Amino acid sequence: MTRNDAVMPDLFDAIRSGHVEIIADGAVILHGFALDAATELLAAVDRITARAPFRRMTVPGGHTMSAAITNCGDSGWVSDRKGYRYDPHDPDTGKPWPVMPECFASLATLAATQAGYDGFHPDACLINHYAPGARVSLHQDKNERDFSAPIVSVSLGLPATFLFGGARRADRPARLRLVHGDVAVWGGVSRLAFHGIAPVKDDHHPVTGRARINLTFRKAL
Ligand code: MD3
Ligand code: FE
Repeated sequence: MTRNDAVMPDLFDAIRSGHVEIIADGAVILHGFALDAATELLAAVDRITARAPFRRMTVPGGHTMSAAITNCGDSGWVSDRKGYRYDPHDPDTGKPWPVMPECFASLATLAATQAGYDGFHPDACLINHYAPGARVSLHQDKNERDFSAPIVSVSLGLPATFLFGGARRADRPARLRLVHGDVAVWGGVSRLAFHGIAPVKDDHHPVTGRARINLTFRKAL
């Protein structure tokens, strides 16, 4: 049989769908968990970005992030020269962030329950947009007030290599493939692990085109 390199990766992704992968203490990948909801989730992203467009924010060092972001929910993660924080308003418009869609909240709560975290009710969703080449360097998510709640992340569109490090920046990160429809839940001792995204490879995804979209659900307040 001739290998068709354009088709085989999709076949492998289909086989992985529905598989629960424990990657570390408190960290679980639910492969394909958001596949059925993907169209509805992306339609909701379009409604959010009509009011609060994706934008590339400045970080305290003065550089501009390569990923573009927006938010929905009671508060949104923002960055500028002064630092990182959660803000109930979009700094570009002064308006509150769009309300978190019910399909977002219910998927996040269900995924958290599946991973062993009952009663997860996120009040913030950071939406990341990666064009080919965009990346996020190793960092910790520590602007939230309560680290006892997990973070739920949903990958849509182009695949990415997720870098999953340890409690210290110097810990060599594991490389994990995240594809369209994968949901990851990060809690317990993994909640403060260093993590990042390697530069997204240029390709075309049938649903999102040349983009990876990631939703991260947080309890920020
Ligand atoms: C592990 N986003 O928005 S999501 C971020 O794919 C962020 O857009 C990446 O890192 C992305 O802050 C990774 C997966 C993720 C999110 C938060 C975590 C993994 C995490 C918090 C602690 C440990
Ligand atoms: Fe992060």
